[in-house]
Amino acid sequence: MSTRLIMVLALGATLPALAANADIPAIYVVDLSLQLSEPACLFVVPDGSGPGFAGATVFGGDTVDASFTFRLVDQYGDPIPHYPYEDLWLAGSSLLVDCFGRPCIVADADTDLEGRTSFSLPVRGGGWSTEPMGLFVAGSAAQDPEGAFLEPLPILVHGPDLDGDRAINLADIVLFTIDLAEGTGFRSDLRWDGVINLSDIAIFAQHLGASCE
Ligand SMILES: [Ca+2]
Repeated sequence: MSTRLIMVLALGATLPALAANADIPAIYVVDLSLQLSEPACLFVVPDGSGPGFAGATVFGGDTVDASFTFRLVDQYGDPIPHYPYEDLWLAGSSLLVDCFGRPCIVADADTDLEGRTSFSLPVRGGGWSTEPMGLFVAGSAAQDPEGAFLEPLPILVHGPDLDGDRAINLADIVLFTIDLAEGTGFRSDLRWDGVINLSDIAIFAQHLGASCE
């Protein structure tokens, strides 16, 4: 057999395999466990001293567990394990920022062998988001296996780092004082009950000086 013929045969055998590998597998979100009957607000602090998703609050100040899990599957319904947590985001308003400068909250960990991961841990970050947050997979809005985009999740965010520069300092005191004089405003309503008063001052003061460092 000539060398040329062997090369042609070898190419014929490998090309289909290469074409199959070039297909980008679809990623779908299933089994999303979040069940909130009203919006929940997540409290974030740059030093990570916030309560995490399990300590979110509903309007009025009562605690609600906003932690949740979900699974990633491919187009065959098979789990996608070891998917990197950095590529699984919750994003709402661009005023939200984490300690790495990302305008989002990333998942707790890479997906496990069943393709499952969670959002539950305290967030190290600042800023705020008055909008329900979308779940994103590698920068694209999450889809279910029918290809429909998931509804935004009714989770809002705020915390004492009002300007989102990842430190709670004089600049935040200035903003808080303005909001306190107004008496209302979501970002400084840290005990989320519609008014900015003593209870919010206490929470703000407790975190003064905290930063991402
Ligand atoms: Ca700040």
